[in-house]
Amino acid sequence: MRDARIVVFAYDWVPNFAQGHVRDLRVRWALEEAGLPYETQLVTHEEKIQGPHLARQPFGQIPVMEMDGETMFESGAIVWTIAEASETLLPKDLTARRRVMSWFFAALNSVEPPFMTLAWLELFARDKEAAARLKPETIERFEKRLERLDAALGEADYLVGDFSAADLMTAAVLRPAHDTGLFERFPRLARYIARCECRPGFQKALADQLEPFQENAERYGSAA
Ligand SMILES: N[C@@H](CCC(=O)N[C@@H](CS)C(=O)NCC(=O)O)C(=O)O
Repeated sequence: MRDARIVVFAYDWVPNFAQGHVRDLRVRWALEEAGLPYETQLVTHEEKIQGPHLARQPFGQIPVMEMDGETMFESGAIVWTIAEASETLLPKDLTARRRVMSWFFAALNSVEPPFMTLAWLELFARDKEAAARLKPETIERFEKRLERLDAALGEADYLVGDFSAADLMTAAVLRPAHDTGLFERFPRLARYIARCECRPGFQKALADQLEPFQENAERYGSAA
């Protein structure tokens, strides 16, 4: 992977609520942490559901990563592949590595789904009354996950030893939930996310994701 030509596919623009949260950010962040240079190919919202992009990503989504012409989709699979090429993201010790893997998948399979349900109810659900009815129990379900995550992190800076792919994925999954105000009850988790966001690799990845949005806002009839 070290010598491969890497291309990350990302959107040319997204609405304000999604800016800084599109999942190519976690891929860019992992590449920054791993010290792997990459190019970006921007995909429009018309192109995402057309043949060439569907051949790369069967659900018409972002992110996709291409390595020497070979494409991968699913942010978890992509970030794990990058992590395998990086000692910053994956410890050498096998026990620690398995622990990182457990937390990495927990972020994707146990923490992200209840938050995505909440986000769906707030942003996209067509039946607004049904959404309002379901919201309290969805929040409760997500809060339970936050409680357990907070307890597991305790006073540690990171989930498994030093910063790893587990923290990258957990922070990436939690960041968009900031706006819900839920982290007021979990100040340690709020500090944990801020600690991860302070990393230069994250800052660079964020700036790079945001850059084209301003330029392309007009084309989508939006004021960036
Ligand atoms: N499980 C996928 C989810 C990808 C995903 O939901 N991508 C969003 C952007 S963050 C997207 O492209 N949504 C457009 C759509 O689903 O039509 C992953 O982690 O890669």
